[in-house]
Amino acid sequence: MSIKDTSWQFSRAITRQPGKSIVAGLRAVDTGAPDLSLMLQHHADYVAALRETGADVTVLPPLEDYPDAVFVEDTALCLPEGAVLMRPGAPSRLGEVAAMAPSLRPMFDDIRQIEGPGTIEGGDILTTGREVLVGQSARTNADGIAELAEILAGWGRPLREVRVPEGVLHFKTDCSLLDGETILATERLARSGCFEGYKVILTAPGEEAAANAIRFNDLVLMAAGFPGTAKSLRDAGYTVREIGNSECAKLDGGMSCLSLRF
Ligand code: CIR
Repeated sequence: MSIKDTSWQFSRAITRQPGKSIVAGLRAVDTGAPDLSLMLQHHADYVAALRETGADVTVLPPLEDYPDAVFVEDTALCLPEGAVLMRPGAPSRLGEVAAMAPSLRPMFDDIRQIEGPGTIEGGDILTTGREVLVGQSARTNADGIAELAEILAGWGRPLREVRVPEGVLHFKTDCSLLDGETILATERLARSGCFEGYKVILTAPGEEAAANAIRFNDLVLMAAGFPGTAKSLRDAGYTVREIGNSECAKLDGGMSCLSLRF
């Protein structure tokens, strides 16, 4: 029997439905308001795909006070050793962490918290089979990374700090884990050399927005509408499930942002 690779094999996930306030979600460029009913439909497809792999998926109710609360990934880092509550760099998102904590408490014996003053968001963290990569970005700074590194050192987990390209929201906006040692990445990120020693599959030209995917048990969930990248992944042997992401994309969100996986 093979040993479970906890970087992509999960038994649980936590998600949160978007609410009416989603129209006020943060975005780098305004391309129009997201349509809540379409987003709810995409969200349901996403949850169904996670459940199809046998995982137990919690769907939390909307948090109207926090327009970006659907993007639960940014609130915590979940590992087999324990969970670390994040400290978002976006001031409007700070309160999402306390709202998530009660859902994590019954599921983890060891829960730590980034106390600050540094900031760090889950979207900047990629856990691979051998290390935890953390991107310094407009949301995640050196102090936040240092605080996380100390916690992870206690769990025997090496952390490596990398740089997120200028203008890219999070590290994982531009990459995802496909298995313990294979990464899907945009060329602009891979070019920085941060994936040396890993096998890298590049997004197809013009399909940079396909990079934020997730490997969840036997499936790779990716945003619909990127046929070149979907083909590369299928050719490499992955079972790809395309999920509508048009509404989340208006708020710079993708597949990883929508769940905590553990
Ligand atoms: C934000 O700007 O914080 C949200 N509109 C999008 C967050 C996406 N989260 C993620 O990639 N982990």
